Amino acid sequence: MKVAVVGATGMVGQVMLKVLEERNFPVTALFPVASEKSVGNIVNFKGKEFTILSMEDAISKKPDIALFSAGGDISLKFAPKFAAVGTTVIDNSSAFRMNPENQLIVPEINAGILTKEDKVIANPNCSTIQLVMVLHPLNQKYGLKRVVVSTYQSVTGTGKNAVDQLNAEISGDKSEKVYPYEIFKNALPQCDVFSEDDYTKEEIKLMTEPKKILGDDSFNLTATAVRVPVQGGHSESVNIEFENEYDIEEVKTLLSNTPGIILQDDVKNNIYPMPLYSEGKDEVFVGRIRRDRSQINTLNMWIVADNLRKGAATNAVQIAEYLVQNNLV
Ligand code: 11C
Repeated sequence: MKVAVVGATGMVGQVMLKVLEERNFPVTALFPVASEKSVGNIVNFKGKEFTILSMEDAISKKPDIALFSAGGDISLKFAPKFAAVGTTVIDNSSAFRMNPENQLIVPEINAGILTKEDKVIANPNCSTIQLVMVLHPLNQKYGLKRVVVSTYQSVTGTGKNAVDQLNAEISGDKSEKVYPYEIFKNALPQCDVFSEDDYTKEEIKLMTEPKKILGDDSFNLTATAVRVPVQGGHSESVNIEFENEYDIEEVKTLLSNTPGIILQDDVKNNIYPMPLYSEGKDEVFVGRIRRDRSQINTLNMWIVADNLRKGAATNAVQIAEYLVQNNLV
């Protein structure tokens, strides 16, 4: 496969290259793409050096697959240009996610809907992916009625500048200003910008994307997204009301048998998921599963994943793997 990685010097782009290498994706030619100021620089892949290309040069190479993580504006402008030369784009931005013509894919859940005609495939938001990985088997078994999610999101979700702000503040320098306030020793109840109804864009993604991925808009979902001074991954406190009765041990067995999920739930031994230990892992970790005492058919849980891996790069590469395995590119 001839593969372009658009945004190859960004936080997600770098992890995309790493994941392609680790999973031994069948790359026969690699075209890293980044902003004009990086064109001509070198990135390493499988022990070899590759020169960063401009967008036009990469399009002229007609790659089979392009993994995009360079922001929504770049995706809107260039994904159709790659598609026009026959490339299948897997786009990590929010640009196409809720567009009815574009599929929004978590391979473990809905890759089966993909066809050769899908030339721009959307990769969901990071906090959405780890949530739906857990909601999907539970929805199939018990039926979702209402989901209330509160997130505790890593600064890596904002990008390198935010990681720099946190590290600068830890060493006493408060001059970096990616966020409206200091992030060290703080929790910001704001991820991304506010919309007209006072929800943030991140909260709106969490409330809309899961329904499209699960192909089910019969349940209700509400979200509060919070940025915390953490780097390893996103955490989510999730309250789920089911249509039907459930058994707590059966829920744990169901999740521990679901590919891509690791159950970490042994509170007597202080075993539960944490972002510090999810960093660099591809799985979604779930624990603290307990009955909600306030309401029937309802439970609480805690879900953690590395937002740069399963939340972004790994999910995108898994989509590419599915396309290759099923002769869709
Ligand atoms: C965050 N979830 O943590 C965001 C980052 O739509 O892909 C990814 C934004 C997106 O701030």
